[in-house]
Amino acid sequence: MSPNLGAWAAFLAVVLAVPAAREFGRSPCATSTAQDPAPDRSLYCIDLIPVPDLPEISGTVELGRARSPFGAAVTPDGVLVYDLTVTLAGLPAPAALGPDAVYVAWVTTPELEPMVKLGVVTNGRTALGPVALNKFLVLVSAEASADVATRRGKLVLRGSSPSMLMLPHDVSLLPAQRLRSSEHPHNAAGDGWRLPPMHRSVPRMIPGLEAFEPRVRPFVPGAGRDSGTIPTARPRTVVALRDGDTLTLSAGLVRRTIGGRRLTMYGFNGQYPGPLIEVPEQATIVVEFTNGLDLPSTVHWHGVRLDNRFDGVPNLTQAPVPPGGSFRYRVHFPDPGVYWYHPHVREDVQQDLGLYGNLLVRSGDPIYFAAANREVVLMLDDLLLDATGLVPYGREAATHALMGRFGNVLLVNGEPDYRLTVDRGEVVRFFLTNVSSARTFNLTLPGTRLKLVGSDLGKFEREEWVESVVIAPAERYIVEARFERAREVTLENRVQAIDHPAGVFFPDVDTLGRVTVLERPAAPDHRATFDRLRGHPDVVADIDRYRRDFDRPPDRELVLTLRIKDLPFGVIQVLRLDSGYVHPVEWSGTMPMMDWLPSARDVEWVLRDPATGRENLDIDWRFRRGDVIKLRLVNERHTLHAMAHPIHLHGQRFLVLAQGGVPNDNLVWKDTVLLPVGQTVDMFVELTNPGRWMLHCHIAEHLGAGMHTVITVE
Ligand SMILES: [Cu+2]
Repeated sequence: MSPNLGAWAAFLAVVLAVPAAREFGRSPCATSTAQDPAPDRSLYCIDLIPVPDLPEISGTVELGRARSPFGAAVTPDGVLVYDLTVTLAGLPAPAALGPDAVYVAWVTTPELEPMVKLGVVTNGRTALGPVALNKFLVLVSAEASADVATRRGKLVLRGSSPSMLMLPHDVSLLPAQRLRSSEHPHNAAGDGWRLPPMHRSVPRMIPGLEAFEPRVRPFVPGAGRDSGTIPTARPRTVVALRDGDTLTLSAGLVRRTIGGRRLTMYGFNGQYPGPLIEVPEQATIVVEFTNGLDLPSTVHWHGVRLDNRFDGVPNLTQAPVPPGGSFRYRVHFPDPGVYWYHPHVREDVQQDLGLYGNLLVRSGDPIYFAAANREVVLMLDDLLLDATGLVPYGREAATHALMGRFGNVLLVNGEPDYRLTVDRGEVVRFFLTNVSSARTFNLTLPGTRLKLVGSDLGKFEREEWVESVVIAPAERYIVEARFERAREVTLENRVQAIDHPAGVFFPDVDTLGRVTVLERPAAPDHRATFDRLRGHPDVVADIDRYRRDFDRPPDRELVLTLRIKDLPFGVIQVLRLDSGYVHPVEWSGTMPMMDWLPSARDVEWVLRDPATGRENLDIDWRFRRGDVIKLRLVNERHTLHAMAHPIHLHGQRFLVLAQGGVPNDNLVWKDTVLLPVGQTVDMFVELTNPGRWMLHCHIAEHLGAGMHTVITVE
């Protein structure tokens, strides 16, 4: 099947699966005001152009957020889905064309094949429904009847999707000499940098960039240490703890073999991932942490609404733990669900090298979850390797500060090629955590229906069927799958990557592992339970007390943006070549040189309070314990390198009320939310936990480049 037809098949599947288009609150085609920012017009609105003999007609098409429980609405192949609404004016009565004449809207690919009918349109607003194509055209024609199946009549309006502005680079526009003679020349002293490996599907490199290297020194762990003295890591163990128990947790160097390369990495208790800690809700445990790394460290208990003193944020809630030092954490677990722990010092290095583990907090309610045959806890990650081993990290500051560090080897629980064997008909409950530095996954088990049950802090208001799981860095999702037939099912990440020099999208598919389904029937058979979607009235009741406040205006706002401090002129020119279109979510690292060069010294990622103009740590918001605030986040599109950001708030919980003005109709308590480029998110934040809490982007390199602030709850 050609890529276009493949995309089209996915599109049809989505049309059948997604409910009818809904009205949205805020049109991306409307003029944005300071009080009411709309999604960015250049990414989410199409201006329709009339044919020359009908200059009086006009129209726009809104690319609204399609319904999805995730931060981005995509097909199982990772194509973004938009909910289209057309607004037309000045259309003459079509009667001259015949008694039954009408205007019809169509959508098609740049190749004009196939041409799909969206429906009859008139002056005013008309919902056209979902469209899932990487690049597309919208046409309006006058047709003899509403029943036409193919376009025959006169074309009256046409417009192209914003993604059509993504064009091949004309590298002749680049000033090659300026590139080579820049202020960031490749260091001839041989201090250890190697050119990063290219993406397997995009071998082209922008000429001239090989002359550069990051303006920080390279760092790899364990340098100067005899690798024979470093223990070989072993797979994680499950540690079941009760209220009052103590766990000893040490971070240290480990030896790993990944993809045939022998590597020195980090591990908690010599394991990959760190131990899976299972506790009952309301338990309090003590963790005796010792730092055996060659860097200072801390442990952050992500998503857990614990005592602020034990939140693990260096220089805010504790001093960093020096190499050889220790710290005692007391961790209380008020909410059932799946959480994780990781260092909060140089996450781009320490977390990426394997310092992460899950916390599974068990509800006391025996029917909190539906019956399942098995529970599987998966940590999703990626690692950047070249032929020699680890691509070095920045010693003084993070490399990859614009894009984040995308790995080229995808890992499940620290290993490529994950394996699971189940019986036929088995229902498996998966607890998924994305621990990668920058990658948003679109995870599927092709041919297997997935039931979405929960996310960061517990369950959704109601369960729903999904075809894939979009999971941004630090997010968690709980899904159930039933493996109906004896076969092998692959676990895949299916996204649409961008070949920037060519100006095209291409499907980027990675197989993370395989589930072998045996002939042997599962016992017991949970089919009847699995086929039923449960509502969760406990979650609904918990949210109900806030619902009447959902429509109030935002109390606070943050704009997410970027400041370039010092980048080579040539790198800026390349970024400008790409500024015609920015994909709302960058799913894949396809420009390794460009992505690698900017360090956290060269750029600053910014959270800005538009009410005061203050930025990052200067914002200093203060609230009272028990306050609930409506917070609006706006991800500015017009920067040199706009990106989606997974924004995380420590120690509290929030609801994502709306994205792009479209209300969410199935809420879940969250601690991390993905903001696509040019989008707005309204969230309802419950501030019940006193202390000083970080709010930051969870792309490790963006955090390292300043994208954080502190909220004080008194
Ligand atoms: Cu970010």
